[in-house]
Amino acid sequence: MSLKCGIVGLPNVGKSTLFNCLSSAKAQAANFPFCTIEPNVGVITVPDERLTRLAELVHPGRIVPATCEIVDIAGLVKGASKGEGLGNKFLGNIRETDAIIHVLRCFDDENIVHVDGSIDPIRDKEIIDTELQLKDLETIDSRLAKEQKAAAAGNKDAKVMASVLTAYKEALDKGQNARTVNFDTPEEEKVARELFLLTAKPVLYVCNVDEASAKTGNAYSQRVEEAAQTEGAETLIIAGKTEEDIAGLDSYEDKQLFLEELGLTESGVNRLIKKAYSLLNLETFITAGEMEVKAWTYRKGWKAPQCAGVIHTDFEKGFIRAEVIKYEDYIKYGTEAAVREAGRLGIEGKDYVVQDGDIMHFRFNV
Ligand SMILES: Nc1nc2c(ncn2[C@@H]2O[C@H](COP(=O)(O)OP(=O)(O)O)[C@@H](O)[C@H]2O)c(=O)[nH]1
Ligand SMILES: [Mg+2]
Repeated sequence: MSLKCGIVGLPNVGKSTLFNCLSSAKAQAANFPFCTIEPNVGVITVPDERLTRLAELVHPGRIVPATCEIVDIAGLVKGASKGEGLGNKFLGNIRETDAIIHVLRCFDDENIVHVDGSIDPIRDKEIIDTELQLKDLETIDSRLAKEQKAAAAGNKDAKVMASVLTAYKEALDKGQNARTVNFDTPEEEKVARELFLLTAKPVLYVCNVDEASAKTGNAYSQRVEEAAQTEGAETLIIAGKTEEDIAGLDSYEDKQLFLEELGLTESGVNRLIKKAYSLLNLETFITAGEMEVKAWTYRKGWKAPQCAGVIHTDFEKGFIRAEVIKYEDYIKYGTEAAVREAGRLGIEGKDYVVQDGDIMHFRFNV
């Protein structure tokens, strides 16, 4: 289960700058590679200090972190839903992502042209939102009449679908994003998910600020935060240009020093990936053995057999039990044997809800 995030925003707001930060983050730790699949698609590893610390104890052949695919989606402008700019192709790119990273320009710079002539992140956000909403309305309108007709003829599934489509349409007609709509029943939620609406995807607003505002943000980013709050969305402040400079530094120490000067403890890239994980309710369990220490991604709330299935479907089908070590215990006692001796190795059944950072060993038969 690899996470896929798309970076969207108007031209010249700093999307590619952010993408470049991500792509040079590879230098941050030698074992954490980034590779570019296409010029605008990259895979970054999810930063997780726990893997490094466990590896110091286990000395595995390799460390395998979780990965996240990032797509720099350019070409979204006013009228994109009608095919303006690079239009539909890019809306298609967005449809394939799990989460949207919406970059908003929150910096002044006369040398960098703004397509609409002034700096106004709220207006910018609405331009992009509107294009995505129009596309969603198109998706809805192409189905609504048909589903309503089938519902009237007594088809139960069509009835659920028609009510979901209608609820979405009402919100979108008011200029609201689909993600603001809540459904009452699991059936509706399921159908809603299957529509893959663009504005139903979780979003993270990234305020791209000037260097001086890297820590606390500025008046622009404050407005974005207020707007995001009203729709229950998250924001992140990143000084894109500065982070790009930092990413270009050679040593880890130099990078930390630069970050500290800005009043930050962690790079924007790290904060971004972590936010994306929590946005999507994703957590990490770990397997630790001689061959590898590896991070696995699962959705918060999943039980042991489901998590076993992330590794292999046979693990889920033949699940017997899970042996669970808490990360802190592994660090404290140093080896699996010592943890066992201390009576801290948990033997868990099929109802165990896996917790972030759990070191799992699944027992199964096939
Ligand atoms: N002053 C300043 N310039 C920035 C910042 N972020 C990006 N830029 C510059 O703005 C221009 C457009 O950035 P780019 O990332 O290519 O925008 P994109 O069109 O959204 O991909 C480039 O010249 C960047 O160097 C920033 O935080 N501050
Ligand atoms: Mg670009």
